[in-house]
Amino acid sequence: MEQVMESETVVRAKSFGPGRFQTLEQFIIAQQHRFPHATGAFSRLLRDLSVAAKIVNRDIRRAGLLDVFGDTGEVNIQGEQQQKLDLAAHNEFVRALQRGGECCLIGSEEDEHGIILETHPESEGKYIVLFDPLDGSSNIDVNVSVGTIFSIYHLPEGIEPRDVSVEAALQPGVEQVGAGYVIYGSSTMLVYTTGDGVYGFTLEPSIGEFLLSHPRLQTPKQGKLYSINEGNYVWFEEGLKRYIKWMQRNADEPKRPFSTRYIGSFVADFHRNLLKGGIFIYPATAKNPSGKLRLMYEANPMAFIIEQAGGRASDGHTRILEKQPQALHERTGLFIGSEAMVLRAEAFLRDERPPDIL
Ligand code: AHM
Ligand code: MG
Repeated sequence: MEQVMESETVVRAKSFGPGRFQTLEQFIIAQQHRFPHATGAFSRLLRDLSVAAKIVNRDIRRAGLLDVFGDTGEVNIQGEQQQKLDLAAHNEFVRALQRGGECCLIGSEEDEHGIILETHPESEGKYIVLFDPLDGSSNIDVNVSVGTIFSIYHLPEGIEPRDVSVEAALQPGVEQVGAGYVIYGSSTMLVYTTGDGVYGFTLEPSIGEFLLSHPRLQTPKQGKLYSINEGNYVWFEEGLKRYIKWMQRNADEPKRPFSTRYIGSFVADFHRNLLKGGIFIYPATAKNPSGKLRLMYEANPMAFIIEQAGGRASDGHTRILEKQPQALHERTGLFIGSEAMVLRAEAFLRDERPPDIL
């Protein structure tokens, strides 16, 4: 028994002993020094998001014990209506951004119109944050990983926070100043980019801190995994059908067949492919001509991250980050992951198949 306790102490000392791991907060402050004119507002915004993520993480970890599944219609002990967990997560992120005062406009999958926040006299409120508070929430009831995805923009020049309207959020993804996701998985991680590489932090639950565990993440140029809901095959365009058959061939260069991995929870599928190499596809189809995933708070932030990690993202034809959004909840087809795999998928869609294909 004593021995177990001793080894546990050693492991704990190693995992967050002095100087070994940087906390998210320390890392953000260190990064801020690279920008001489930084006011700290962006750092405070990231801190606000990470605090909300910790609260959502706590609720998800207890989801099986709390009566938070589905639309309960119940009233809780505080007299509040019990909410589905995705709505509770939405409220948590809105509250954190409202308290922090650096954000003047929120777009969320859980809110149809966009939310204009009052900014504090002592803060500038010059950021716009778009998020999917709990992506893949239909998986919570079966204990599968879910995630939060967020995208950050500056308020466009010439607009004051008090005059902001939802149109200010309709900027192409190339204008993002930050993007990230939180995966509530076997461990909880926050992964983000500000355009200078991708950094992953793992939540150390016993001290409640995100610790830098994955500095400067890069994704393999060529992976071996493909992730797609093949149940929709009959509605896929011909080029995509041929690409799937090409991936399933027994062949070399690159070595195939590839393996299918599809959780049906975008953040989890994306995170696995980012680390191991692969392609995630949710295409526009004959049945859903605009695709399923949302451009502003699903495709754009993940596209920013994957490009920073050396990968590629398009709708099959156009780079995701260059698409001009027309509406907050607009959908898009999405091909995202290892560069060589996305390039090849795009070539198949253009019908440029190599002569040896099927
Ligand atoms: P949601 O935002 O309503 O949770 O839907 C998005 C989810 C993604 O996490 C996942 O990649 C996709 O829907 C799965 O869709 P499907 O069940 O059609 O394969
Ligand atoms: Mg979603």
